[in-house]
Amino acid sequence: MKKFNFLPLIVLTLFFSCSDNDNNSEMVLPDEENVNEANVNEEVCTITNKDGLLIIEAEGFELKGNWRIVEDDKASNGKYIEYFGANQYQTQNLANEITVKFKVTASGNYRVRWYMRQPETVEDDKSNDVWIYFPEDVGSAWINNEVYFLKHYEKFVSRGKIDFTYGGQLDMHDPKSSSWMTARFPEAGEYTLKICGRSQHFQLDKLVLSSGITDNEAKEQSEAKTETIACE
Ligand SMILES: [Ca+2]
Repeated sequence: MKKFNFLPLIVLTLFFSCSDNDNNSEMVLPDEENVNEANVNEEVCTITNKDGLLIIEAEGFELKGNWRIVEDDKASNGKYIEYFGANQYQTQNLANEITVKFKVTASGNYRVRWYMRQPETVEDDKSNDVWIYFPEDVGSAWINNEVYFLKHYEKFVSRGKIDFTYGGQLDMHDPKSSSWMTARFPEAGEYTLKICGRSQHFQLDKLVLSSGITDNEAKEQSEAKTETIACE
């Protein structure tokens, strides 16, 4: 008979023992569930084109090396980026290579321009350029009446002081040429733009890629606009 008296105690012990295990499990599981839930619900947002314009705020680049964000009421979105490293006129120092991803909703050819600024006190041909490259070689120049796809970094340049100024064109080294730049996206999807520091104290506010409108229209329509973000 005494054996039976112990039985409820054993059962209870087992119960609490199991409960403890359950509790231990529960202390881990909710975290995992929360993480999974966050992944499911997290929106993925990307810079994209709208009404013929693909505007990329410079402060949205993934910065590294000698680039920094500066706040300024004159800049689009209140910010621009400055390259404060040494001049790199001959080749790229990839420690100062910055990257941004964006997407286009359809295939298309986009003229590449920007709003930039030089410090007021520098000579007119200083602090006014970068190295530029579109991976997958979708960037192009126009040489001898033909499309020339750019397979490596080239110099991109313009001038402007006091206010951020619309402009930008290729001043190529290999082959030597000058040209407007066109990004030719073969299909809808995500693409990347890389910029590398070239001249010290260059200031970049935003890039303006335009398609199906004139350069003047792109300038007028982009001046007061910031980038378009699409989330899905
Ligand atoms: Ca900006």
